Amino acid sequence: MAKIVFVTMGEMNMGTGSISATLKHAGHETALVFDPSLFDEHLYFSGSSFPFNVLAKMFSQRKKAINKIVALEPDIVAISVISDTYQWAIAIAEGVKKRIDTPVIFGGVFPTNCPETPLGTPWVDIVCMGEGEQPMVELADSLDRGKIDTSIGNLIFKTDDGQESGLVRNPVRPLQDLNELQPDDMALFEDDIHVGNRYYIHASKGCIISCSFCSQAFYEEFNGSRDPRRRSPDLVIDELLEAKRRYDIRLIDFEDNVFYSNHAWFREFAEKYKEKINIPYICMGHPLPMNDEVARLLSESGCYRLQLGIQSMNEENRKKHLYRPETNEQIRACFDSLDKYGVKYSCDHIFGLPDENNEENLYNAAWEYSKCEQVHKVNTFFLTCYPKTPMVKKAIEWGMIKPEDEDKINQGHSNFYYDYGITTDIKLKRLFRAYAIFYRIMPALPKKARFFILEKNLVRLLAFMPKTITMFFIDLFLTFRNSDPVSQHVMGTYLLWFRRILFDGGVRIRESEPPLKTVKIPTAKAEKGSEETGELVASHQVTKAAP
Ligand code: B12
Ligand code: SF4
Repeated sequence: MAKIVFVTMGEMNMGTGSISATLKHAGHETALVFDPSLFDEHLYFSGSSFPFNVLAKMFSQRKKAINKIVALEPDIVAISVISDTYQWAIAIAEGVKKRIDTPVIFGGVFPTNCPETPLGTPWVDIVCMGEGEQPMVELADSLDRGKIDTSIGNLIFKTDDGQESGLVRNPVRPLQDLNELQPDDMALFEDDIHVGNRYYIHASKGCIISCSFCSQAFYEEFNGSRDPRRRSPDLVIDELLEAKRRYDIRLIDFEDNVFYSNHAWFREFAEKYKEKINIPYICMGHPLPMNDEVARLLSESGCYRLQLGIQSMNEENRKKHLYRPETNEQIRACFDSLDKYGVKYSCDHIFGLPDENNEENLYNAAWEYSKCEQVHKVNTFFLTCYPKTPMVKKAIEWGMIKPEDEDKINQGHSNFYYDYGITTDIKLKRLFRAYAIFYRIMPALPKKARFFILEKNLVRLLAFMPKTITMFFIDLFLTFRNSDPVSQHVMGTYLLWFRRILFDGGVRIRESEPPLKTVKIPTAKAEKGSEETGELVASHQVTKAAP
């Protein structure tokens, strides 16, 4: 029985949860060292600017986390990594490797995008490309037999057996049937976050489209498809019933990219969910598969808030630069359906897109969002180029980043422009600041006030406010005003860790606990969608927009 120590930061990590469940099911032992990375968890704070950089240092648990990993005497140290967490992950790996000679394996989005980056350091021995459940079991099995098997599919190993590259690269495996996986091992996280305050789960993988800025664009090529896999409604309900028995669940978070994209699935699921689970949930969506029926089902089944990716209100730019095929009319129809059935929604919007660096676009988008009834929040992001996405090349073409920046991005420095994305122009930053603050406060204002502020051009006054601190206080206000369970969950994690760091010795170890009861695996295969889109989209034809 091999002992695998996972290290995660900031929040629940579903990749880790899934692999740990599979390892336990195969008879191996797993433990978790959780680094809260307060004020630098890349979820709410990035720790890149004052005062959060100072606070992040003050509350840092990194050294303690490394000590705990070493004390556990692991057979393997396993870390799940995205671009934003790569610098943290490599620092942990370095701290561990300088103390013990244990194999360190990285997996997740970033190592799959750029395996050479971690393997180019002395601190990482193995990288997993793509799905890690079976490869980790085979790796642990081989350790039990006394020698690491370097022929395991999906894994790349460092080698000293004379290969010119110094690496052994194994073929990528076919994608797994989601219905055959164990439920995520939430027990692993129980001690470090309030699992029941936001119970993460997913019912499907893949997406109906492939946006230029999203890692889905990389995965479409990597997997050779948009990956239309979905778990059966009964399996998801069974997992949630078991979770309900174990935790006092306040909110369920479906992390599917477009939760309702398969209408037949969603119809069956929504009915069973209401009957058997009946707990408020959040999920993510896209305007294309929305219609009145979906909005009604969301409302009836208890959707607390739908997170919608809108990104730009300029139809031409959306198609040309983001590869998003939806029309403005379809977006408006989506808002109308949600407003009609009283479903709250938040909209994700990206600043700093090409051809959008002017007030007209910011104003027009603000005007459109202001028309919405049920909009709860407009989350503004600044364009970030993630590795191996089409956006990197485009941003170079448009002169938004320099060609040499691509190398920095592939080295895991994509957040070197975190605060304002890749925008450097001072005047533009001021404008973005004003509109970012307006977008955030707008849902709390009566409709008349929204339009008054826009018409009288009062938004510009907001440019004189400090962005991070102002947004922080607006969010705090909205958290209480809306009794927002998502923000309350983040606050809960912070309170738990303030207490633990100040009075209780900081980082702890979570050793093998039984995971959720194993779900019976049905004989039916994963539900399949249409070949073209990967999903059944009843009301609209989805095609990839021309670049
Ligand atoms: C769920 C989710 C979250 C959740 C949970 C995060 C988590 N790490 O689990 C929350 C809401 C907290 C979140 C936050 C953020 N997220 Co997020 N998130 C996702 C989402 C929708 C699904 C990921 C997931 O859990 N899938 C299910 C699991 C089972 O699959 P998986 O992660 O791919 O893991 C498999 C393999 O990768 C591999 N694997 C993973 N880890 C490991 C480790 C080892 C050792 C091995 C061997 C294998 C392995 O095996 C796993 C099982 O098959 C993805 C988009 C997507 N569809 O992938 C974005 C995504 C991962 N997020 C992203 C981003 C940018 C963020 C944020 C920075 C955004 C923000 N500022 O709010 C933060 C970062 C927070 C943090 N500290 O991690 C980006 C990352 C881009 C990139 N190239 O790095 C993605 C890809 C979306 C995108 N825009 O393209 N996110
Ligand atoms: S709709 Fe969302 S998940 Fe799908 S490709 Fe676009 S950004 Fe990514």
